[in-house]
Amino acid sequence: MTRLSLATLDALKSDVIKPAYDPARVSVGIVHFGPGAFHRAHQAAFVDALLASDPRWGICGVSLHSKGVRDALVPQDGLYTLAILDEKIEYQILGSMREVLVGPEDIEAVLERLTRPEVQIVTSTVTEKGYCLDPNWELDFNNADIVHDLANPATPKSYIGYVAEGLRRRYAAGVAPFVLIPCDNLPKNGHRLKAAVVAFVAKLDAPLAQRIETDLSCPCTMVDSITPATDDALRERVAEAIGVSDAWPIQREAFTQWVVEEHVHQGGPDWASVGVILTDNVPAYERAKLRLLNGPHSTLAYAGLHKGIESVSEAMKDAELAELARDLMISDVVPLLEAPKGLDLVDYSEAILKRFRNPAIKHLLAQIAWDGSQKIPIRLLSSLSEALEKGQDVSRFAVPLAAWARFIRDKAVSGGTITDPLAADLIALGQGLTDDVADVTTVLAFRKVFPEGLASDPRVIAAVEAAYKTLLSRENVAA
Ligand code: CS2
Repeated sequence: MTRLSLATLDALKSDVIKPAYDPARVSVGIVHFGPGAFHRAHQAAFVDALLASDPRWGICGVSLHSKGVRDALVPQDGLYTLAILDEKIEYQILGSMREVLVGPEDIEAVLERLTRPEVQIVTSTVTEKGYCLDPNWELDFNNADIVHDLANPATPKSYIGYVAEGLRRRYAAGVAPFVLIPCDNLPKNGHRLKAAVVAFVAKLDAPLAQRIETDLSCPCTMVDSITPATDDALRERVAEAIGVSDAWPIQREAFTQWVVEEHVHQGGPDWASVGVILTDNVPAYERAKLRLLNGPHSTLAYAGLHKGIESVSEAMKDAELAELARDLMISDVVPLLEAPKGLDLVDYSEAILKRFRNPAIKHLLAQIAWDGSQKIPIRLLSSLSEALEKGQDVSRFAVPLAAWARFIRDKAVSGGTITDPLAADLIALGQGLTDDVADVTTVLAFRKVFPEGLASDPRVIAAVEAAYKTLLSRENVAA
């Protein structure tokens, strides 16, 4: 079958949405680290809309680990299909990814892009772990890549190392710093990223760190769009719908939101013109999204997997899980939050529940279960500790924690793998569990996830024990 490329754009079926600009005339103005599915479904689509009026903002994607995206997209001239699967189904060809580099293969090429004056924006979706932060959200100087990059700053491995060396070269060449825009689900992502970069540079060149502290614009953001991983079923569906083959199409729901802290960027893109929300109140959006969408997502993931359920929409068909998600959101989390201006948090929660029910996509719970050690503190423990402070009931927060413990134990016992930067620790933890309520003490003592104060609170212990007992009793019935 013919493959998607600039040369085959004319062969596409007539209802396919094509770029409203000539991709070949777009220049690279953004370097993006982590060009995975989420970026290609989300930011790259906002940029695609921008390119129709301003062709300066093409994206150079940089993969820090795998070659897969480069190998799939370069033969397609960077083009790929975005399948929007919702009440309405649409197939759109995006052309904003103009280049893909693989960091470890050509470090110098990445640094060269980072130093170009016309590259004015650097963005990232490198997941929580890609920021190399410690549990206090500060740069982790024990992280192996950070240790490597401080010893070898001209040949970095980490995202932080690349940004630092890129900025150093820009200053040396008299080029103004880029604007740095992190796009991961990390609270206060801009502040934390900037602090990490400054801390890294301070070890090498204190005056330069000072200049970066003063000059670097690193706005906080909130990103949102449900983007299940690509599978062969999607590849087949897209080929059928567009009329040519695409090695790596992306799927997402129709909803997409990008909230960016207002920042100064003389001559920068007109983000607002393509629907980006620029505000001085990103934290309110970010807290609402992390706790009302991602927290319940992880809850459905661990509690749903325990029930043998595969996807979010199936979990929402299970009356008990659907009620748990709704009550957790509306009764437990909403009272802890400040609403962003003009947003009603109950309506926002209902809209999220509707998104979870979207029957047009199959969002695997196993995918959401990845990286639990990184996600649970941000999505659930933050709300849990505030609920404790306010004297609220915490029994529902305990359900995903107990289910996560069973998830770890099941993986450890079955010899399965856990996708998590702390996988080895977690497997060891799971092997020490004895299928008894005493396991709760063992799990809550895991300090890389549960802070002492929270884990020793009798209300937390009692709630997690109760949830754990329920799960154990169900397993016994099932057996
Ligand atoms: C999900 C998110 O995989 C996960 O952990 O909770 O990727 C979620 O789908 C997005 O944040 C939605 O914007």
